[in-house]
Amino acid sequence: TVVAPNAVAAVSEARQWDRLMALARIGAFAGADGSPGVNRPCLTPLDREARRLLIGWGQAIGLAASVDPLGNLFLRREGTERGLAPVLAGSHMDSQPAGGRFDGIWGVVAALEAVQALHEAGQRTRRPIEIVAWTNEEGGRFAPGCMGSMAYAGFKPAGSWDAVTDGDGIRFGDALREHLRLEADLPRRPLGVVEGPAPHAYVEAHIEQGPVLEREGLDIGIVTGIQGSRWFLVELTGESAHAGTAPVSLRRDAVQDMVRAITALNALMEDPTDVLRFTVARIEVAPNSSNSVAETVRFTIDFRHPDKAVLLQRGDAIDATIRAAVRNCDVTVTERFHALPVEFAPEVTEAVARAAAAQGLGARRMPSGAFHDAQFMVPLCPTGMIFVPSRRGISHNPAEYSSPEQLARGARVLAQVLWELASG
Ligand code: HGY
Ligand code: MN
Ligand code: MN
Ligand code: MN
Repeated sequence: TVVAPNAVAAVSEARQWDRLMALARIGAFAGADGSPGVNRPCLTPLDREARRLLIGWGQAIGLAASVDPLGNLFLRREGTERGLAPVLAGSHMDSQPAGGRFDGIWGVVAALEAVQALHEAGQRTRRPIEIVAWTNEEGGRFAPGCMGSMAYAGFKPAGSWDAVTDGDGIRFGDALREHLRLEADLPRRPLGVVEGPAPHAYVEAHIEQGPVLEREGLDIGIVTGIQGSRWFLVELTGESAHAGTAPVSLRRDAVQDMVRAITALNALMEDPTDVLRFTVARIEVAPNSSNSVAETVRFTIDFRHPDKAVLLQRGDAIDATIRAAVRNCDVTVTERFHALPVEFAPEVTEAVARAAAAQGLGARRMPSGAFHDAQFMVPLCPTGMIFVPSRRGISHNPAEYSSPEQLARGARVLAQVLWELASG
């Protein structure tokens, strides 16, 4: 196999860890049990501060920074041959509101570590390599997630989410415009395949966010694909009333109807094999007062399954199931995210397998339960991912943890894969 002569050895465990810990201080907060979490929502000053740190590290080794109309950030290392499509490697820098120090951000830092190792080992590649940090992968501040990669891939038009508001009523379009104004010093670039050519390949390094690698004592996940995800927003509108005087028979109680709807959805989503994922985790009630019957409830649905038929069949039944269960409220059900299951390309998965084997690492093929920006790159070019273990499988939680050694092994595999794909 084509082994990256010295780049793998030039990957620095300490430098990668120090950079991750410097980034983890931006938006740092202590979780309930004291765990070191981060809350770094997209398109905020915290997000920009983290990006500036990354840009500084990249520019220090001669990478050229640029930003596209969705705020996706790129750091480019030229290849030896002009005009060749680049290999892209990266992930996201935004976090969940109660996020960990590694979800997304490690994939961006690992891509920088791999490119810096190639640079320090004097390894030139035919093709350019571009490190990418996608805008709003998490969908925490503005739903849905993956806006940056969806727009880049032409999956949805760039303006699709301008009117989406965050918890403070700020519109995504306004937050993006303000963000681009504050990053006006960075060169602009066209929007992905909408305004330019497709990349040659895409690789994303990411923590597993599940228990498999740790349980099996393995170092690397050769990710084979990503399950499908569908997000819905359900709004129930009834009528507020006095909790002491209004007879139940006359009430239009949005909370009671929410309970009926979720009970019916739990039945629809029954899965004795525990493969299906159904989550209601964001609920807004108004007027949200203990002695006023609830007038409106908005709740989110996150539904996932690896089988396309199940994802479509059960997902398409959500609306009717809710309407049949609700008694007194008006109902609106809006689908906000629709990502079908994807399979990764052997050009990438086999390169990951070869690199892990060449480096004597324990590895296994496995699907991703979490969605990633890689999901939207699959139609554009050969795409794949590299997982490293997550302690106790915990993520989207301040207790999220992967060790410096585990992360360095992932970066060495990434360096090898980038070397191979960018030399091809
Ligand atoms: O929700 C997800 O799967 C991703 O981690 N944001
Ligand atoms: Mn992530
Ligand atoms: Mn995440
Ligand atoms: Mn991701």
